[in-house]
Amino acid sequence: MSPSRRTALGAILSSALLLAVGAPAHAQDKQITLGFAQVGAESAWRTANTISVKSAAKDAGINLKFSDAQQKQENQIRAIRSYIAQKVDVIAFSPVVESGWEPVLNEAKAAKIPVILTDRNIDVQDKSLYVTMIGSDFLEEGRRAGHWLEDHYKNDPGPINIAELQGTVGSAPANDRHAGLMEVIKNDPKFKIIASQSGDFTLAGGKQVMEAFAKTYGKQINVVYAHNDDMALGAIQAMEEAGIQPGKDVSVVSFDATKGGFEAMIAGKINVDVECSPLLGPQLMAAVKDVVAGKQLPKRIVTNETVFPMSVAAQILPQRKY
Ligand code: GYE
Repeated sequence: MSPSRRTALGAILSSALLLAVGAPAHAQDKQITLGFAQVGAESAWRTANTISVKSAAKDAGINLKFSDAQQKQENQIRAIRSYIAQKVDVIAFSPVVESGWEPVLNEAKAAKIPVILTDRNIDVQDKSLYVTMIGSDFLEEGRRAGHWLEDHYKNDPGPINIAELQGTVGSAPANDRHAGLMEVIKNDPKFKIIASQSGDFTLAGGKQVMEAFAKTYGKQINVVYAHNDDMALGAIQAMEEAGIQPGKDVSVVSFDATKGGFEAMIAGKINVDVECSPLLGPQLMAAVKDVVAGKQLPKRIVTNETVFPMSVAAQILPQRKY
């Protein structure tokens, strides 16, 4: 055999060897496919959440199938069914509403596809229908807002009339931000919710509901309790058009603490913003990998959050990531 043929043969042999050695490692590292059923694109929070999920999947080398349910449960159920049919490795979703998930989650269970909940919780008896729930404690957020109100009005005998702009009807954040507030104010008769309606977490929804509130209750309203920044921003527009000064005539309490919320605080129009982080992507991808690797996960992973009063907004805004 000529020396050159010997080298060529050697090269073939060594690459064959490499392939053989590399093969089992590759089989283990098979790319994970994750089906993610998002709520929609209703708010700045949601936009930041979608970006976080997509970029974290990319960083983690996870193949992401993404769908947007346009805030409709039926669309989300359809998306989950299609992920089951496609035999993805893991399904994750942020449930639009709390109830009605048993049938589709039982289908996922029968197909042996683990399900991870992110952002919003569900109301099911059988907790084995999902592996873990990653997201904020909305009840605690509501309590935090309630405590801010108690403190803010501690020297005011009242009555303090609250107009509430609720999030999507039946959603965990709407249910719990309401319940958390009620828990704090229920024993203090000076606080009274005089009006409560859903603005579906959108700016347009918040504006429309606030226009009606301003017409009916006008100057009787002392507090606007908006379940997210987008609705608070819509309500601010409606108040200004009705000749009410948000942040001065009326205290505006909001949730999420987005950049838009911070800018409104700096402008003196939102008095307090209770933080709710949408940056759940990295935690979700870590959980997906753990589930596929057969590791045990805690049933609940709670996001770390705080409260920002108007007075700190200018100083904090540069550090905000959403
Ligand atoms: O507060 C709101 C969004 O589920 C925490 O949904 C989320 C909420 C968030 O539309 O802005």
